[in-house]
Amino acid sequence: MLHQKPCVLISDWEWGAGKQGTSKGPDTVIKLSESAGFPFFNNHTITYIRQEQIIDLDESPMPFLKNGQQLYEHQKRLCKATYDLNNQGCKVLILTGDHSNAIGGLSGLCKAREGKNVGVIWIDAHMDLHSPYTTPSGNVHGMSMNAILGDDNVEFASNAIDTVSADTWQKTKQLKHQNGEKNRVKPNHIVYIGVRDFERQEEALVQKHDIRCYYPEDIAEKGMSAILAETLDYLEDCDYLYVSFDVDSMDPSISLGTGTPVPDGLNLQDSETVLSTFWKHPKTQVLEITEVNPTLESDNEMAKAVAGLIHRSFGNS
Ligand SMILES: [Mn+2]
Repeated sequence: MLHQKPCVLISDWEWGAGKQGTSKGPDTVIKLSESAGFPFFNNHTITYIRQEQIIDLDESPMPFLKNGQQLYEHQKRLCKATYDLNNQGCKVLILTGDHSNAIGGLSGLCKAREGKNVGVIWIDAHMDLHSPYTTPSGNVHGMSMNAILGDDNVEFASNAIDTVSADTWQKTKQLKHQNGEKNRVKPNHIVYIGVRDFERQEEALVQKHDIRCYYPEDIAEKGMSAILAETLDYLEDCDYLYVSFDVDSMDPSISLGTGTPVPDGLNLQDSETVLSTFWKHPKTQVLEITEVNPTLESDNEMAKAVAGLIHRSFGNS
């Protein structure tokens, strides 16, 4: 049993991704979980932050920060909801549309734990370390870790950013800040697990900040349990943890129901070890599962796999 009461937060924002459809991920996981007879979602309060089309998506096009204004507004709402739930003492499971939702979730945790060291464990095929200055696509789900790290990587800038985009990006990054802080999450409080598809601009940031990464060859060599123990040891001086699990960290043989599948990913057993280990760790205050896209496959294999993982990893909590 956990010492903290778990609760569930749904944020179906999907306009940070190039492919639409992840907004259907959380509801599909919950529906399939219930039809399989898994009790988790019946046992816990669920809060919904639904995406709203506040302004026309194309009203202010930002080619290097697509849907940036609405992203900011949505992530501000997710930040507040995460803050409220964690501040009330809940350990929060967040199911999200695309991975740009990590900005709001992490920001809410940082605000709920003002003055404390928050560590970030990012289980993903990708580093998500582009900024508007380096992004080839403009999709913010490839920039969420950059927003958390807070280094625009201007040394590798290839895009000319207009002032509206620059201001919106600054505001978005500052959602996690308190009282003029500059570097809310320290680079040595970040760990990647399973990354295997990244670009040189992202790799340069990892090298510059000496960010801890576990690649597929490390997982094959050491085994997942050892890597998780090392990770927790490395993050020992973090007071609290934000754990973000992108389902594309998993191997495409499990499912192709995610926007950017990459070979050589985690198997189901390792994924369960990751989720159960971090969920029950007392420092983990928020655990996010993201990027399930039911529209990319006809048989919902990814949503079924995630429902099963949640049941086996968190079922007794
Ligand atoms: Mn991701």
